[in-house]
Order: sequence, then C-alpha cells, then structure tokens
Amino acid sequence: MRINSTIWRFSVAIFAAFSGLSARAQDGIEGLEVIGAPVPGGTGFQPAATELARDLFGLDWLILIIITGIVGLVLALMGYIIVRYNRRANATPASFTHNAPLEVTWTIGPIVILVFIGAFSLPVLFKQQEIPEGDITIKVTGYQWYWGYEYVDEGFGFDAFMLGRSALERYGYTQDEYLLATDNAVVVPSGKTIVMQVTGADVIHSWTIPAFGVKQDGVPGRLAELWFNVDEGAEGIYFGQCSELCGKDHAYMPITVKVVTEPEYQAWLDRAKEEFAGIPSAPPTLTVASN
Ligand SMILES: [Cu+2]
Repeated sequence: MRINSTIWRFSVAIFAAFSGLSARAQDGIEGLEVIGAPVPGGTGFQPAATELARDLFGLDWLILIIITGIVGLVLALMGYIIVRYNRRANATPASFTHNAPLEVTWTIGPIVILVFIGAFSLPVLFKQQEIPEGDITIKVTGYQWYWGYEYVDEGFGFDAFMLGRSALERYGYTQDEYLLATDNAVVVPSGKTIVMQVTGADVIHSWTIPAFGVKQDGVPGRLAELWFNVDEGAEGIYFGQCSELCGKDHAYMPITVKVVTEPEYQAWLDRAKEEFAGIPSAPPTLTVASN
C-alpha cells in the first residue's frame, strides 16, 4: 500500500512537472525576491526575517564573543606557562598539589559564565517553544521524499515536490535554485503568527526555514509545533531543506515558503481553495478480496 501510494504521488508530481501546468501560473504570485537562500561559500546566517531569528543570531554572537575570550585566555595561559616554566627557565619545578583560591576561581568562573549564557538563552528557547495562538495553522507532514501541507482552517492541502532542473524556469526560478525550489510553495502573509504542526508519515524528517530561525523534527505518530511571524516588509521567497536524514532522497525534499502581503495572501487563498479543494488523503489503493 505504501509503495502504491508513493508511486501515485510521484506520478502526480512528474505529470505536474512536465505538463506545463506551472505552479507559478497556479499560485499567481509574481515578482517575489529570493531572500532566504544559501550562498556559495557563505559562512554566516541567512538574513533574519523574524524576531526569533534575530534573537538566535544575537545569541550566537554573544556566545561567539564569550568562547573567543575563553580560547584567548587559555592560549595566553598556555603560552605563559610554556615560556615561564620550561625546563631551562625553571629547572626545579614546584611540587605542591593544591591551591584553594585557584580551585575556587576555576569552579566559580565557569558557573558564572554558564548562568550568564543561560540568562540570555533560556528566554529565547522559551519564546520558541511556547506556541502562541496562531492566526494561521498549517500542518506539515514529511514523506519519503516530499512534504505535504494542509491549511487546516481553510480545508485544503497539497504536496510539494522538488523541481527538476528543466522545470525551474517555468516555475519562475533560476538554475541557482535547483535543490531548493518546489512545485507548490507554502504561502503565508507577513505580520501574522503562523503555527506549523509538524509530523512525519513514514520516518523522521525535519522542517526548517533558516531565515525564520525555526526547525522541528517531524516524528511519525506525534504532532509537534513551531511558530513564526515574518516581519512586514520582508516579503519574499525563503528556502529550507529537510534536516533529518530520512533515507535515499533526503537531499531532494526542499522547502519553499513564499511570504506575501495580507491582500496577496487572501487572493492566493481564494485561488488555492479552488485549485487544491479538499485535504489530500491517502490515494485509493487496490483492495484484495480476502476469500
Ligand atoms: Cu530528510
């Protein structure tokens, strides 16, 4: 049954990819700039599009400064000891084994540092994990190897498959967006609280948009939640990738989110309700008579 369902869904995707029924024409959203995408050779974060992401990136800087200080201190101490206490400079080493002030210092010091980090990191963690009342709830299900989305309040849903190289332009993407762009995108308005309910249908997957500062495992049989609220003015296209190794095609189940203004969202919603009418259920499978 599982194989049958997978084949059915793949056939639909292949049909969609080659039939010229472009999602761009379907979702009717034009002129969005790609904002949240990885860049070749990039080492920093993607631009933050939510408060959660700004908090995370700020925390990252804070900890980077602290650990750089610690590394500097340790290197300096080691350098000093190498120079001051080598065999030539210090022929007869001291033989004491305890130093109470020193031991108290290196116990209290790390405690203070950890409490300091905790004072900044725990509020950020709680802000992420305490799910507010959402304006829009979207259920996302990870499948081997694509994502399914349900706009639960609106009563429709769709699947999102990665676009092949030959289909990218037709859907309004460039070749740079290969491995990132999907046929159907999640569309959300800016300035609204979006709650994503994340689960997996077969194995564990993980849904993320780095620029939103969110990532959540989709575990079969469980419904986890994440939330985000994209800044107004940050409308654009944001990409993510499945972030939990989920099998052979794990690298080929990207995530595309289009953030639009509220009126654009309403217009898309009207079109999407017609286009995707109904929540997709498992496709009909062959029933074998038992006698
Ligand atoms: Cu995966």
